[in-house]
Amino acid sequence: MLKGALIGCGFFARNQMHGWAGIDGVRITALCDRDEARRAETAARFGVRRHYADAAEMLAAEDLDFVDIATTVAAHRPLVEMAAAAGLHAICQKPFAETMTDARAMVAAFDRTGKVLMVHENFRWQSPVRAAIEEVRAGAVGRPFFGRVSFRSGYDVFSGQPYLATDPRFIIQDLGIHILDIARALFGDVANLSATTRRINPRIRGEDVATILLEHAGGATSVVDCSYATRRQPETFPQTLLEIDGDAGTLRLEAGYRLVIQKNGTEETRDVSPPLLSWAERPWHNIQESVQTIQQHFVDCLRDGVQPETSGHDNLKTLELVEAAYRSAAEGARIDLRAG
Ligand code: NAD
Ligand code: 89V
Repeated sequence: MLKGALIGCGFFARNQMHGWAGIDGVRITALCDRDEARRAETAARFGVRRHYADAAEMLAAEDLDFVDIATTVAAHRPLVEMAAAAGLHAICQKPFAETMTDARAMVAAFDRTGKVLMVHENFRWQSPVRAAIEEVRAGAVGRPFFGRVSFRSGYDVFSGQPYLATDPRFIIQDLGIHILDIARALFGDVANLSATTRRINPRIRGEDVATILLEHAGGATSVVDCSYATRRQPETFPQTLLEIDGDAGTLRLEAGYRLVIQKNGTEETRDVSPPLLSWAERPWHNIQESVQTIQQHFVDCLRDGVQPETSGHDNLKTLELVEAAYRSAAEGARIDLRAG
């Protein structure tokens, strides 16, 4: 039995607790949050008897195999370094870090321990997106030369996550990070990018629209476009839509979780809707299912002694795209990612 502790009992942590409850061979035996009410509520809801206000105190007192870090980004580096010092495996929520310096230090801390560090970058694990990734990787459209990875919505994310309205950075750091990661999963590493950003909603601090043009090292060009200012019915939150053209065919992941592949004059259409897990609720069920899937991937990797697909090392490349997109938008410049 793997014993884990959850750090951070906020808005999203409930999904992580439900996810763990659905996985064999894992138990969350302790919890931590600085906020007493949130900690007590989570402990009571999930029947966890040992809970702490201070993570260092918890790690000193508990016998654990891993920690699951579900705090907002400012606390990620100290908590990841604490987990490394305690010799534990760790999962850390996205965005992994506020700066590349922090992210590299966190990865280096784990390199020294040999333990597994995975970033909870779950959008590439959503079952509709995963179905598309597997088709592309299996060569269903031949060699992709164009992709559009698109997330456009008018959903009110601010009521559940108020920090999204007040942080200086919004859509690229919070949501674009997922969409850029999907582009990497589909088309590989990025050679260069250019981006524009806009703020449409005057009541928030950061940008709520971003359009990013990526040239991938393998030859594909992709467009990652994100908006939380798009008021359109039917509302598609939180679906990522895909358009992929390859030299042997095309793939579309359309609204309503419809996967369409055309090649050799034929068309195959599949319903790739995510299952509605017993604890999930629409429209979040797509994200909620991917939480359990990425947690299962973490457990499988520990068992098999391999690195997770979204390891700390891997996530440095996604984070570099986030930083490059902000830089490109600020400077009006194309950013070369190969320069290091
Ligand atoms: P939140 O503010 O609701 O919850 C964070 C909790 O962490 C709070 O209760 C806070 O008291 C606690 N905390 C902060 N620092 C701490 C520390 N040092 N020790 C103990 N407790 C501490 O935030 P949230 O909306 O739940 O988001 C948490 C993270 O999850 C963010 O990084 C966010 O981007 C991410 N998130 C991911 C997804 C996804 O699909 N992957 C979805 C939503 C949010
Ligand atoms: O997945 C996330 O990181 C969330 C949301 C989907 C609202 O952007 O913050």
